[in-house]
Amino acid sequence: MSNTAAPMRLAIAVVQKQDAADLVAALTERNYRVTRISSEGGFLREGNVTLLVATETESIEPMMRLIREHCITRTRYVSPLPPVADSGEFYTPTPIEVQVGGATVFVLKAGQMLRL
Ligand code: 2BA
Repeated sequence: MSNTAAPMRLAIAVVQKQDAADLVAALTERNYRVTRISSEGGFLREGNVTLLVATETESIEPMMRLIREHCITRTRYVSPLPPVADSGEFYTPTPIEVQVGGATVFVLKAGQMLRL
């Protein structure tokens, strides 16, 4: 068993699939321990990737730099759902522009990290 006494944080990073492999490689290369989970965004309903990284508080900022380096903002266009048809008129949806990413990162205090 090993556990850490240093203050720990748990970062939960939602990134785009296209950026995930390079980011995971860069994190692993710098000795971050990473868990990659396949996920899906509620709005676009497209696959994305959620990374769990538990690390010392002081390592969070360097991790953020790597995330900024590897995660690109992309523009997507989505067609809104048609309104409930009551007029009988023909509806032509106008795609709306959405900026996705670079990454959405949540940083939580991790009480303990145990490897049992
Ligand atoms: P999605 O939910 O598929 O959202 C994709 C993009 O669509 C978002 O990019 C944002 O630009 C836009 N969007 C999301 N919800 C919207 C809404 N209600 N109205 C208008 N536009 C909306 P990002 O903000 O970069 O988010 C990328 C992905 O990160 C999200 O995918 C979701 O999986 C996750 N995420 C973002 N914010 C989150 C949050 N507060 N809690 C949990 N997951 C979050």
